Amino acid sequence: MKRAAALALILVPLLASRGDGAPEAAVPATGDVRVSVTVVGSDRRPLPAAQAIVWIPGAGAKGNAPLMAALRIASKSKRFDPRITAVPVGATVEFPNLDGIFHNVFSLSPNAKFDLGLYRNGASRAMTFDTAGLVRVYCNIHPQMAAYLLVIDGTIWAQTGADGGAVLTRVPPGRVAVRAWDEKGGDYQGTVDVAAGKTVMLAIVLDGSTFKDAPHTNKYGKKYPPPDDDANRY
Ligand SMILES: [Cu+2]
Repeated sequence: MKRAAALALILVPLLASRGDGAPEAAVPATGDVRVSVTVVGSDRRPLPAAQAIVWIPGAGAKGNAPLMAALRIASKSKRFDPRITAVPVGATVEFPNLDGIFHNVFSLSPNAKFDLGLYRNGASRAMTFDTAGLVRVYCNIHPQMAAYLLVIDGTIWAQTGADGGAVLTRVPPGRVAVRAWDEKGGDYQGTVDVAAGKTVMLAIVLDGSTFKDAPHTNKYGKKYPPPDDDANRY
């Protein structure tokens, strides 16, 4: 609402100065989409999908510096923080190690295969993501460390809160494509009719019934060694 009010303050004097009679009401050129994401598990119970990414595909984000600022996934308390991050195509992500032990950062995902090596507390490495898609990021020492980067071709996205809700703002009017991804529910593709100056609702229900939290392999594609192995003494 604050943004709309500020826009009106700017537009009304402009319209009034055209000399064509009474000032016209300032109509925003875009609309908002209020999204709720639900995942239905194998027990058929629908639960809010927290941390899901929802976005409007299409408009490339390449070269849009403000969108790409401060993308950072820390290794902290033997976890990646945050666990799920939307990354516009062409953006660079920093991976600082904030723990007092060594960590590694790698991915075997086809659209971003990389290995940032082993590095100590206070050190950081960076990686640029040029291909849209899901990138599963792990640490070669600690199997419990997992981060999911959703590299998106778009400039409009939002991440759901604990209630599964998110708002996509400044969406162009008309029938627009919407995509979503959730760790348990997977992919969603649909459309929504957006009207300028309005907020429309979109309920997304994902099937998480076949989701399995299966262990992933290390950077060599092998099972992680047992916890008392030398590799865990770093
Ligand atoms: Cu680690």
